Amino acid sequence: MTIHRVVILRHGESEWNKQNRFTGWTDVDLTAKGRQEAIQAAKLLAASGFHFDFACTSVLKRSIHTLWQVLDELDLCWLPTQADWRLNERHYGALEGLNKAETAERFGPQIVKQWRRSYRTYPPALAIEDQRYPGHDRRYRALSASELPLTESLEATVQRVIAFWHQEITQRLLSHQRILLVSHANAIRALMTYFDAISNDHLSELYIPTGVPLIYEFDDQLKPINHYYLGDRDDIAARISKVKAQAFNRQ
Ligand code: DG2
Repeated sequence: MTIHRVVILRHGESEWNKQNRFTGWTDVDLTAKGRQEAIQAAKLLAASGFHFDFACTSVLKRSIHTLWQVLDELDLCWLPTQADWRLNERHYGALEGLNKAETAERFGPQIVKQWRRSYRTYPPALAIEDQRYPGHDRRYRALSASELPLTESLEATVQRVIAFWHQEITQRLLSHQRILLVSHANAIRALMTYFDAISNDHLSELYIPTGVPLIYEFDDQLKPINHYYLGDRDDIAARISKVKAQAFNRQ
């Protein structure tokens, strides 16, 4: 049996991760720490002998810059890459820009947890006139009205992320290409939900740390057989705890 591997990486810390703000499709930069996390991830991948034939990412610069940092560190700037909106973060609707802790204080932690972590709940929607609506952004001009979100549930995110997976990744994997996929917390949760049929209870406790390579292994039928984070166990646990504490820290 051949083992087919995909390396999945959440972008490094962004300016709004640092400020604890809902980000979604808002296009914010990495922090200096986020760039370092990307370089660190690349060093880990190199030290563990990973090689790549293709890389993909979202159309948001926190992921694109993370990918660039990784490729630069690996001396792979020539690698074929694809930026695709279907790997964007889940659209957080009218929550985008708000501080997560202040929103939990205002609306109550339960409803905020539901907006962030349930499978089917949609965060409050944007109005079409809102400047944050992606229909006003020319990078999304090829999308149909039904693809342009005013808000997204995790379920809606799963649908587009998995469409990308089937249309752009599976054939490459079956042709033995080694793939690096750089994306966002909820887009990665969407992939993991699909791969591992995670229950809703478990899903709400699934926290994805920034800048830690997540290795997924598949058999010849592309059935997932194993996954693990690369790196120091204590460091990874500390990063996951930090993500978990976000709703409570104003920062
Ligand atoms: C964060 C994560 O996404 O959202 O949109 O606020 O990965 O792009 O930083 P990312 C956002 P939560 O998982 O914190 O709800």
